[in-house]
Amino acid sequence: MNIKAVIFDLDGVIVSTDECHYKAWKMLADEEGIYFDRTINERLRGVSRMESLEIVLEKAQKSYTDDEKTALAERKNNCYKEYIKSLTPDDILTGVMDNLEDLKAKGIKIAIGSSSKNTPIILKQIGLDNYFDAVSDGNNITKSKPDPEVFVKAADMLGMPYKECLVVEDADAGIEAGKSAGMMTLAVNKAQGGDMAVENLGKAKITELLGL
Ligand code: B16
Ligand code: MG
Repeated sequence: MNIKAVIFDLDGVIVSTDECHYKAWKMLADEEGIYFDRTINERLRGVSRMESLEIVLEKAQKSYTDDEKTALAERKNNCYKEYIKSLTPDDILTGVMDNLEDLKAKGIKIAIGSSSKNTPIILKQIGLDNYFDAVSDGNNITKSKPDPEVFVKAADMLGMPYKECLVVEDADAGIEAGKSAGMMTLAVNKAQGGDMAVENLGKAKITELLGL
């Protein structure tokens, strides 16, 4: 193990915006009369907005045109943006700041690798804009997780070889993306398939897991 950079997923790892996503999709599905529950919601973790919409629409009784789909995604996003307006630094998940500070103190680079186009807004709300060495997000990628693009771009921004990067993820799609990029992976919450796994970052010191 020779890890010199850690790339963090945002939703579900740094902050619980995953719950805001759930509530916004639920609002849209209820308004459209589409069945939606938390089990279906699990499939949306780390997946882009439009791909998430396609999963939500699997249970729809009618088909939607591309223009209608764009409008549905916008409605969901407007609702989601209302929820994230109330985020503050207090919403940063347990153990995250301790880990970030510890990594920085030990000279490990830190980056964000998120599928979300709302990443800049979220980082500002929680007071972590200008905190990371690199931010790769839904605004600079063409393929969403499980494609490795978002993590590859984060590593490129840092100038780090992929095999010297650790990805921290709460989504199966994100773990798959990190592995496809040739990076080490740490699964948090219920994500499957990571090289290492912890329940949450409050229960682990990443530098210790890495033997640093
Ligand atoms: P947006 P992550 C992902 O963020 C979310 O997990 C996923 O549920 C969401 O659909 C995706 O961002 C796109 O988000 O609609 O804000 O662009 O987990 O990769 O940080
Ligand atoms: Mg996530």
